[in-house]
Amino acid sequence: STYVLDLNDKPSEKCGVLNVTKITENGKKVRKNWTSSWTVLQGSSLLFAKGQGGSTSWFGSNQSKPEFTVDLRGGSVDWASKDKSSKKHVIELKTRQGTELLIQSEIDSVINDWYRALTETINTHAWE
Ligand code: I3S
Repeated sequence: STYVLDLNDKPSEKCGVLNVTKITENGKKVRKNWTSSWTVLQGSSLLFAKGQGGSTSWFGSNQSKPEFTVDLRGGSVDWASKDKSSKKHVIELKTRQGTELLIQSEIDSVINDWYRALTETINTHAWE
């Protein structure tokens, strides 16, 4: 029998609530400010909206537009070292533009899925 692996079968879009803080902006260290953020991975962009409260906030609705967008092309993702945060399950995301973010979830399956998705996205778009 034939099994065809469809490489386009990956989710091109993923969303969920994550805890996020910037730690560097344009190469300059900034003060941490952890916020719970509705996070959307869309193509090679990662979008954050300040959508807490468990309501149906969505970018298309009037209540929350993207607060912050990160271009993942040329960036890198790794697990954050202990000195970056005392929290568990923290991903460190660096962009080509010199922004560094920490992304965290208390739920390890959630953060593991994001780690995989972000890594795949960066690898997929590496040569753009
Ligand atoms: O890396 P830091 O500076 O120890 O990060 C902590 C602080 O940003 C702290 O805020 P204030 O210094 O403004 O009080 C935050 O409340 C903590 O959450 C930060 O550390 P963690 O380890 O949670 O990333």
